[in-house]
Amino acid sequence: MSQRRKFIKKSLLGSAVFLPGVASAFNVPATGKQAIGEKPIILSTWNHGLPANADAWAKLEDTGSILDAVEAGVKNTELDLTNLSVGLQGLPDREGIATLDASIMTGDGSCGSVAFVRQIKHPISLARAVMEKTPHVMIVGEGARQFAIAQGFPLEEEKLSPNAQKAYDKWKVNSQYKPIINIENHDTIGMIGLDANGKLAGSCTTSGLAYKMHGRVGDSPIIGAGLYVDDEVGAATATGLGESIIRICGSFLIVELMRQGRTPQEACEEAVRRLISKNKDIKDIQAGFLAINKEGETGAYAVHPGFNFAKATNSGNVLIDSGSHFKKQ
Ligand code: SD4
Repeated sequence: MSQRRKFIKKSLLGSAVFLPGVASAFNVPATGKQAIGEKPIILSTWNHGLPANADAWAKLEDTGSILDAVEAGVKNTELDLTNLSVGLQGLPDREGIATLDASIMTGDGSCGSVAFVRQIKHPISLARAVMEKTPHVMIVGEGARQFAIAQGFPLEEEKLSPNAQKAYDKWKVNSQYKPIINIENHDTIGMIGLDANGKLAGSCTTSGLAYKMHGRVGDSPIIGAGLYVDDEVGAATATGLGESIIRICGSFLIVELMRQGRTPQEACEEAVRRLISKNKDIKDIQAGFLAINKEGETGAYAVHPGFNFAKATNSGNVLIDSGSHFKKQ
């Protein structure tokens, strides 16, 4: 286990004291094994998923709502100043502007999303407002900002975080667009959860690809690409190069494969194979998927090694390394 992982496990042990019900969780080894039917269960991408899961779990205990839980969980990451791929502190686009994408969905087909939105600290909550307070699914750009103002969301000053500014200044020297794969703790958070009664919900939020073209939108706010949830079957979410995920409707594909009888693991592996078959230059593309079925079985798979995810159940909140199509050299 790396020093950093040890640290994360340790620091979460500390926070567990304040989270009754999750406390016992942190001593469980990260085997990835799980009893079938273990509910509730919350999965989220990357190691920032550990504190996000802890917040989601606390919210689930508090309100009993899996929708509240997946919103609260990723709000943790949206505020994490060390994360350069989620929230307003994330790396900006080519013009030096942070623009955010987010989506949220429940298993009855309700969903909302925002894309290319500026100055909003919690795009996931704005996505939820689109879902609950408009007849629409998706609102983007200036329209999303106007809707946010109307809903009473505060507008943040448009200023890069010190870390993002530093990185952007460095990038500007050559201004080369080159996606970098497999940098842990620097990626989108996608979270999917199943409550004890079999209700599912999911959320996904990101600042998107660093130094993207102004106006570029990734998979995260696209229902069916970055996130899909269906109470009759299960839920899936994605991380990685959005274009590669949109091309195969990744999350919807996984849910449909589960509907046809695949396990979550088989469905994630098939989606990765499909993604590889539909994208050129695959050596430069990382993408990872997470899935849960309504029985509480889980799956995870990525194109390249390096993807990991956090899994919270009554018996633990642990970080697990995902398998991948290409293996470590
Ligand atoms: C996107 N899927 O916008 C996101 C990128 C990601 O931080 O996962 N990165 O394509």
